[in-house]
Amino acid sequence: MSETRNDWTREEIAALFDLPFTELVFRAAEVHRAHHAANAVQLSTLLSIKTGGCPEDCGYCNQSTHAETGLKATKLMDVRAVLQAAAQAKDSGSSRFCMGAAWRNPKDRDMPAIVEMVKGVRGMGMETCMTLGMLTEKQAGMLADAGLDYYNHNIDTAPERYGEVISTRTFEDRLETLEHVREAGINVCCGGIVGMGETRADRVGFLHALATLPRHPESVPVNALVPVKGTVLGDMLADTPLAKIDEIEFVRTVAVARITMPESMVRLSAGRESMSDSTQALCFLAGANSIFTGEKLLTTGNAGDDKDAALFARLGIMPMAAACKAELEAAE
Ligand code: SAM
Ligand code: DTB
Ligand code: SF4
Repeated sequence: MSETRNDWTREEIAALFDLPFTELVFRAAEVHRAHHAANAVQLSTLLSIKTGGCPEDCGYCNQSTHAETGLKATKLMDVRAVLQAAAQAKDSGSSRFCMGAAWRNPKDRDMPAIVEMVKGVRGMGMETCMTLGMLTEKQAGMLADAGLDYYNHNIDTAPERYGEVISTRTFEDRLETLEHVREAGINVCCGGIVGMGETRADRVGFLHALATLPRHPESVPVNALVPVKGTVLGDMLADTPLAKIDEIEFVRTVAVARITMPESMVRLSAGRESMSDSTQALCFLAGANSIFTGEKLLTTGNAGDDKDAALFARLGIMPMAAACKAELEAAE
């Protein structure tokens, strides 16, 4: 079985990207099968609990006040409405509920409601995930005490490219929050975005930063940029369509994530709506084993449950909870 390593070099990662495509996907599939059930995919559902009006200037994001997208900013949702949405997600077969807020960081006055949301969703028997921006040590501790299972905080791109995408915080700020989350004992969900006009060397740098963390994130979301008009990167992509990531290169990125972080769940995240079934199938073969379900991500569209059910049926894939149940029943 391939061992889990944290000492990957950029040269090794670049060499994986350079492999002939079928060789790379074959190796990734081998690693996938050695560490995970080959045909089980975990389902997570997103809810934007506080939309828009974010002071950060992330060049990809339509929720930033620096973007001109006309998105209406909202206040933090009330706990009851969040729990209703979680119940719906559970009914649709989702096992993890991820709540996202367009904040640079949560304010201490927001924490009691956030804690109630975590407790309530957990009480329904779903895994909980939050993504609220930067956290202090104390806030991470409060979330851990509430029983939060995962915290999503992406590094988004290679360290050397970070400043080109976001200027209101640094790569080191990101690492600091990730440390607080780890120290509090919460599972880490950390990945990034491709298709932002980056080079392959940038993608190597991005995966290198993740694969050399002291512990690999338990979940690694690989997002393909959803270009939104009025954001810096959405507009750039409209002007230079060639910057859009080629689907084969996207599959390569998933495969390299799988090989370098064998035990992590690799999530095929934003951008699935505009991806063909065949490309998604290649991603599952290359080791992706988690997706976001439902009609909406945070603010933009997603493939939707009917389309996903049809895709899973075509591919013989089972949602992870159902796959575990089937395995247990077969063993009885
Ligand atoms: N404000 C918090 C933060 O930035 O950590 C949490 C929410 S933020 C929307 C979560 C992640 O969504 C970002 O780190 C980024 O990776 C992803 N994201 C945002 N806009 C996106 C887009 N247009 N396309 C793809 N991914 C996007
Ligand atoms: C992640 O890596 N992708 C999700 C989740 N973590 C929070 C968010 C994708 C957002 C896509 C743009 C939107 O819908 O607003
Ligand atoms: Fe704010 Fe998060 Fe969007 Fe950046 S990605 S602008 S921090 S909501």
